[in-house]
Amino acid sequence: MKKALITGITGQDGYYLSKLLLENGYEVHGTVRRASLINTFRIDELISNYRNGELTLHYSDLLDSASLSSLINIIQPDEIYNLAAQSHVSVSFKNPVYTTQVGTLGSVSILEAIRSKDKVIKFYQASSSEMYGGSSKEKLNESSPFNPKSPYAASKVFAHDITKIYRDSYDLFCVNGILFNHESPMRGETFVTRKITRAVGRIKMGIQKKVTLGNLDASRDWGFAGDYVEGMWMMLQHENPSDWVLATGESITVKSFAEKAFEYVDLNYEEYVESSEKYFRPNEVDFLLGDSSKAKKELGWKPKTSIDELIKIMVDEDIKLANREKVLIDENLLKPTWENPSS
Ligand code: NAP
Ligand code: G4F
Repeated sequence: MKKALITGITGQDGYYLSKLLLENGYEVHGTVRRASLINTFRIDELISNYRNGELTLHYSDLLDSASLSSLINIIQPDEIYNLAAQSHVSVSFKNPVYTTQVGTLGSVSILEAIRSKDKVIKFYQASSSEMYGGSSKEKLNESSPFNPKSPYAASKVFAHDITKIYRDSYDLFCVNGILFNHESPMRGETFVTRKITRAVGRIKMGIQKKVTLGNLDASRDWGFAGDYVEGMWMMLQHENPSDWVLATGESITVKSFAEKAFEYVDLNYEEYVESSEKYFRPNEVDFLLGDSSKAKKELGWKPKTSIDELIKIMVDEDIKLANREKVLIDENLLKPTWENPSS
């Protein structure tokens, strides 16, 4: 039985990746940050389904290199997936030092632990299309230049480079997955796709009136997170370590995403979507479009879910959630707090 350690197991990708690995017979270990409230809601279903030692959670933080090193010693994993990050680009402008510390220290701490203890452990770094900066309309691949435009993206460039440096200097099996945006019903609610689909669900159920977004003209290459975690796993099964782009090869604007999501429930987005400077960024990544032909050729990976299917999956789930919220509101057990989110 293979053992995997996942940092950031409580996040969107942590859920889909741990589900995939558990279904494939892995013993999965994940790091959880201590918080005043329990923050495992995304993986609660897995915790309850895998109670016989298949899934173990450990308190840790990417800023605590001693805890990471000690976990690696105790668990002796075959594979480590470094998914943890302060992953919100807009928040990274407000918390630049913290975002940089988490984005940079985590990767080098884990790599250093692998180098000094067990060089056969395979390492996956969650790199990001944000590193490219989005100034070109060209399809971006593994050779395209980086031009980071946020503290988040700059920290990801460091982690990406240090992963390559450890691979080349110490012959470690370390890979960078340069993933373009990937979404799901597990997506954090302040990322734009989920902010839109949550609003669609609530507006359809009559418990929200409008949604206020930022730059509607930004364009992204959006895929389904469930497809992308398969690519992460495939990278660590490949014969040789390298860097791979995962993307759909299609980019649409925020406006177009909103239009499709509202249209799916027979509503006209123009009646419900507003734009405010409040959600604009100091430096915007205008356009991202990826070319994942290397991953297709070498890993046999390709996205399975179209943008229309992704929107359907997300809106359907968010209508169910809004339905449950409506029942609670009608019984005076819940107060709506979603009209003015912070990001
Ligand atoms: P996410 O939902 O925001 O999850 C981030 C995870 O990191 C959460 O488990 C979070 O814990 C954890 N975390 C945050 N700060 C931490 C710290 N100081 N120490 C330990 N854990 C910490 O992000 P995601 O969408 O799953 O993305 C996974 C990774 O891929 C991230 O590194 C992200 O930057 C990268 N990425 C994502 C995309 C995308 O489109 N989703 C694209 C490219 C790259 P809490 O639950 O306690 O907050
Ligand atoms: O959903 P977003 O916040 O995602 P963003 O900035 O592209 O970052 C995500 O994808 C990256 C991969 O490229 C990851 F590395 C990163 O961790 C994260 O998962 O914003 C997408 C676009 C931006 O251009 C933003 O300005 O949507 C625009 N936008 C318009 N209105 C908005 C809003 N973004 C947010 N979060 N909220 C809005 O109201």
